[in-house]
Amino acid sequence: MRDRRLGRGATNPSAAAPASLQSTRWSRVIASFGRRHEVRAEDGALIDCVRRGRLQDVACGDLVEVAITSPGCGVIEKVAPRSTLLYRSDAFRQKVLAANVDLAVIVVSGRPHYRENLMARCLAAAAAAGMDSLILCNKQDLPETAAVLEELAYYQPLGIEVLGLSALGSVTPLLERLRDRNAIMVGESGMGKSTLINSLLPDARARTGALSNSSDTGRHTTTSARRFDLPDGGTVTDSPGMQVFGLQHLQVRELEEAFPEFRGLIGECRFGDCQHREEPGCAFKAAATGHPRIGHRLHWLLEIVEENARVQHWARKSFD
Ligand SMILES: Nc1nc2c(ncn2[C@@H]2O[C@H](COP(=O)(O)OP(=O)(O)OP(=O)(O)O)[C@@H](O)[C@H]2O)c(=O)[nH]1
Ligand SMILES: [Mg+2]
Ligand SMILES: [Zn+2]
Repeated sequence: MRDRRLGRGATNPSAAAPASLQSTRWSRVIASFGRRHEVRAEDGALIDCVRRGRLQDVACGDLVEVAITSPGCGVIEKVAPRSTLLYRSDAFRQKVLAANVDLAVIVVSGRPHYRENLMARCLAAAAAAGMDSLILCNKQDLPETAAVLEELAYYQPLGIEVLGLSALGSVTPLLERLRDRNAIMVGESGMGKSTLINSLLPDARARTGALSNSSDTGRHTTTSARRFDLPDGGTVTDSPGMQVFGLQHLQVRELEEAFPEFRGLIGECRFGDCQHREEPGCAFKAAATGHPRIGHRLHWLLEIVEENARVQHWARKSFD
């Protein structure tokens, strides 16, 4: 389970289709709804699929082999090894977001106001999965955006590009960054992920939602991941808005590595087992002194470490 690149449910060569059924060549999962998957065959035909019970996870973006059971319907028999797998996990389960994606576009906005803590978790998950990240500050037409862009300037020197634009205006700068990439839009509900996809691809018709006036929060319009082809090469995957982002699948060291400002400080603390809290000679704490944003980021990192330890302790106890 810790092998993020292959993930669970990767190819089992012995899981061949019964000889009586016709099988497709490797085909792409373009949408996932729980245990149902929409698969596009090589000839472009869409196949409505379930999966063999023993296959644990099939994600949007997976390459799969399908046994056709009736016209337009089939059973996923095998999943090809994945180049990447982006997922989140809590105490009870892991939720696969997408497979074979190499760029996480983390979409934020000033209205509703994004939560930087959640964004930090998305960034960490993407880094740990071996993906690049781009922070997309959407809704630049709204006055709240200037302050958001100012906050986000912190991330640029860490090697994470920050791009401001409006899904209602020109999305050419985003299109340029997505060319020949396999990108996924992630972020909270109401940030404008689906609206961006519709602007990138006028035929996409991804479902978008008006914000409810009363709460000014997003409404979870997108309920499943869906992958779209870009006209000049590459793909972009829409995903449902998230409210929580657990990182149970990551060890402390992996988390420290997934926060770029702390990566170079690993091993620099006076004590080898430093928890970066009250210990003297802590390099992480020293970096945060006088830098409130580094301080916040350290706080969020330690919050995840604590959350994971709490759950692991609880899980251990429940097995006693
Ligand atoms: N002013 C403004 N509104 C935008 C922009 N982009 C999206 N919106 C609006 O924001 C609302 C939410 O947009 P969606 O695209 O549905 O958001 P989402 O991120 O896909 O939300 P979920 O599917 O729930 O995760 C809609 O009312 C959009 O019209 C923008 O650039 N400017
Ligand atoms: Mg959406
Ligand atoms: Zn330390």
